[in-house]
Amino acid sequence: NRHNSLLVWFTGLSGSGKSTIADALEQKLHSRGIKTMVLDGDNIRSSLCRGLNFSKKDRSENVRRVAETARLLLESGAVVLASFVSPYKKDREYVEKTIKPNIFVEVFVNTSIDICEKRDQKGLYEKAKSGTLDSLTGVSAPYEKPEKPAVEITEKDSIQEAVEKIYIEIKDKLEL
Ligand code: GGZ
Repeated sequence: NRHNSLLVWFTGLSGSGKSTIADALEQKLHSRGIKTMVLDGDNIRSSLCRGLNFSKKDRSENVRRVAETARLLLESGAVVLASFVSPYKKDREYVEKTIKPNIFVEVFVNTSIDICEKRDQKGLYEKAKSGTLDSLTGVSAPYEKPEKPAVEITEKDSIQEAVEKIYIEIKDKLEL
């Protein structure tokens, strides 16, 4: 495996497709012999960030711990694919400044709230509507859109198109 050091940071609503795209990108990178590490809410919130809730403060702490973890993984020569709602601009900026310059690639998965609500893979939007879940991003908690993401994925993009858009952006930064 070649030594690479790149953090691809996916931000977007719950159900926007962040993790699906990250997994597909990981496969493409693997097929080119690149070492990767995927970090997302599923594997982090039950371990490293167990006990954190979805308040503004705890989301910041969540993202901060992920940034520190990513920094260690980057040192080991991995391409880190991190998928977090990360709704606050300040927190995403913290990530960028925590790691070395020029290895942070922000990917905004810009899927509308309507589509995320229709998908509702985890039933969270339904719960928010019925009042049994509060602070759901896009419904009862804010999402601050990135102003100048390196890559923007729209709902018109297929998963393969999304992977291609990101790959074009990162390939010059990889040792292939
Ligand atoms: C947003 C929530 C919430 C609330 C539970 N708001 O689609 P998912 O299920 O797998 O992704 C969401 C995940 C968000 O965790 P993150 O660590 O990415 O969030 S943040 O960056 O804001 O710290 C969703 C689920 O956890 N989830 N409650 N209220 N997402």
